[in-house]
Parts: sequence; structure tokens; C-alpha cells
Amino acid sequence: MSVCSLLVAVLLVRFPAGLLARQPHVVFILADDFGWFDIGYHRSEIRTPHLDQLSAGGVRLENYYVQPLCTPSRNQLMTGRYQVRPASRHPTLVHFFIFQPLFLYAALQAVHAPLQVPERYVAPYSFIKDPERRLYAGMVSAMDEAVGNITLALQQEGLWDNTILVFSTDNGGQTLCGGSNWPLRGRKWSLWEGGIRGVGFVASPLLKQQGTVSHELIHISDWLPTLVGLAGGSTNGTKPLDGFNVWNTISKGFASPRLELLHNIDPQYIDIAPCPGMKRRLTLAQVGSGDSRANSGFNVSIHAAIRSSNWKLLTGYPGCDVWFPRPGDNSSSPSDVPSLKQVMLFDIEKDPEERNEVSAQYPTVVDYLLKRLYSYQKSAVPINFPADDPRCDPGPTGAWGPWA
Ligand SMILES: [Ca+2]
Repeated sequence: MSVCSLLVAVLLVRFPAGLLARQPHVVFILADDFGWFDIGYHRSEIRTPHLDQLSAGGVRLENYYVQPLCTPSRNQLMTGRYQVRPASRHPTLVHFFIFQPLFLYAALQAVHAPLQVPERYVAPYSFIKDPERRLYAGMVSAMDEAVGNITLALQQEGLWDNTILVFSTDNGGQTLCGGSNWPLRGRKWSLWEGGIRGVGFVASPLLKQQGTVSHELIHISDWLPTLVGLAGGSTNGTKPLDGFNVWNTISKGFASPRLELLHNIDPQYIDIAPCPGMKRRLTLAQVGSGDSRANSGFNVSIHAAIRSSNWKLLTGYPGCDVWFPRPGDNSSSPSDVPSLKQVMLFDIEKDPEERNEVSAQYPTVVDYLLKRLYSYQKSAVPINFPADDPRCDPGPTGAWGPWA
């Protein structure tokens, strides 16, 4: 069973009400492989009335980033640190749990493949011709209902008025399994926006500004310091965090303290899933040594991406690079994708679809971001793929939990 499968962890830590009355309850709902175009408020054909209503009264995060895969996103959520850093899981988790009146982490299996859902959720989507998309839509509806049920339970128990609910995907949608990130480029497993720009929002009566949309830069590693701060805890004593406390950004609309975001550096990147135009990756590898920007110190054949304010720089092969058409739209084909370069620069604020590559126009920006990548790389830990640990097997209880 993969790490992505069947992770439903509910942790309830209660303390006497008088002791911690002022600290909010925190509910964190993490969806799996939920794509950018798969939520109602992004004009999807899939209906998500509960998610739409909850987020409409909260703050929708429209410049919010996750990692392109399950495990790295979850790791950064738990540690507040980029995955190139040594792990600092234990000290931060201690702070995370001790100060909470209620902390509920609902890491849903939905809407990750396999595509399975009771028929009653699929029936309203008979208008969707693609059978995988239709099943996927049913799974989204079931998840939407589940989030509605969680919220209703909190209201009925009298907890809602003091609750902060975060909803986030863990990575972009997988187009091979019914997901869609339209109109963003790429998909899960890639460093294009389709892989990493995440659906996310916060709903809470405690928000100072409700019913707003945030375009401030926020990353999944920011939740740890943000939630620890809300819980009255401290991140002092942990290893240095890459995440920022962004509560004032979300709640009051302040500018984000985050000016830069390392999406990833992975010299061993590989995505074996079929992608239209896969030959481009091979072509890209052949032009590697001739790139003059290799002088920056950073090996630009390495799969990497970094964001700084409006700029995003990608190096190496970023992953499946096509613009998958809007579901139901068969008129566009991925054949008109331009050639990739080893170093690519995009103005993400003006060009979130990554259609206009501008590295030649902004060489100073390119040089600066390559230096930043080199700086991160110098401090990175070597990639380590430890052997499977049989102690993690949930055994007869069927419930996953900490084991190390
Ligand atoms: Ca995932």
C-alpha cells in the first residue's frame, strides 16, 4: 500500500476548557491529487457546493503552492522545511500537538486513484463523456459531502465559532486518472503550475476579513509555523524553518512575508508516466553541456524550479509539459507545445499558464535565480531512499500511525 493510500488520521488532543479556552480548534483537511480545475469555484463542471460555500465565507488562496507529489507535500506540511533540508520532524510535531484544544487532521484518500465511488455520486454526471472524468467527478462530490459533514458536526457540537478550518490539496491533479488542472500547464509530478499550484482555502469565524480572495504567495510549508502560532506554541528550538507564519496575510490581508519559494531541486527526477511528446525530454538532455549559464555554478540540467515574487525559473526537464485541454474539449491538441530549454523563465503573475518564456529578455533575473538555486543546492542533504520499514504496517487495526 502506498503512502498516498488510505491515510485517514484523526488526532484529537483535548485539554480542560478553562486552561486553553482562547486557543482555536484547528481542522486540517488534506485532499489527495485534487486538481486546480476540479473545484466549483474554478468554474469546473464538477459540483462542489460545500467547498464553494465554505470558501466563499473564508479566504480562497489563489497563489498557494504545494509540492508536485504526495510524500514531499506531507513532509513539508509536517516539518515546515523544504525537502532538500534534513528532516526536523520530531521537535516541531511536539509543539504542534501539545497546545491544541482540538486538532483534527483529516488526510483523505480522495480523490486519488483508484477511481471508485458509489453510483449515486456518479449519476449526476451523466453529461461527462469521459468515463474516468465521470468517476472522478463522483469522487469529488463524495469528498465535498464529507467536508460538509465534518463542518456540520463541528457546528452541532458548538465548536465551529472557535475553529479554523484549512482545506488543501497535496499536489496537482493527475490527468491520467480523471483530474484536471486546466488552464495550467503540466500535471501532478511536474514543476509546471499544474503540478504545484494548489487548491486551498481557510474558513473560520475567526478570520478578520471574511469572504476574500488572497493572491499572496503561500506555501504548504507555511502551515506549521502558522498553526503553531495560532495554538500559542513556539517554533523556537526547532531547526530553521523555511515556512512563514502567514496568519496575518490570510486573516487580515497583509502582504505575505514569503518573497521566495524553492519548488524543488531533484537530480534524480523521473516520471515514468506516459506524457504526450515525451521525446522532448530526450532532446533537452542532449543540449545540456552547451548552455552558457552553466557558469552560474548550478548545473542547469538538474530538474529544479524556484519562485521569487512574480518570477519563476525552471531548469532541466520540469516534467510532463503539455497544456491538457479543458475536460470535454477535444478541439485543442498538445502538439503545438514549443521546444523546451534547459533554463526557462516565466512571469507567473502575468502568465500563469507558462506560455511566454522570457529568459532572453531578463538575463539578470535568470542569473540571480540560478545563484539562489546554487545556494540551496550547496546546503542540501544528499537524496536518500531508505528501504521499506515493515514496522509501518498498520496490521490488524488497519489504522496508520507514527511508528518510528
Ligand atoms: Ca497526492
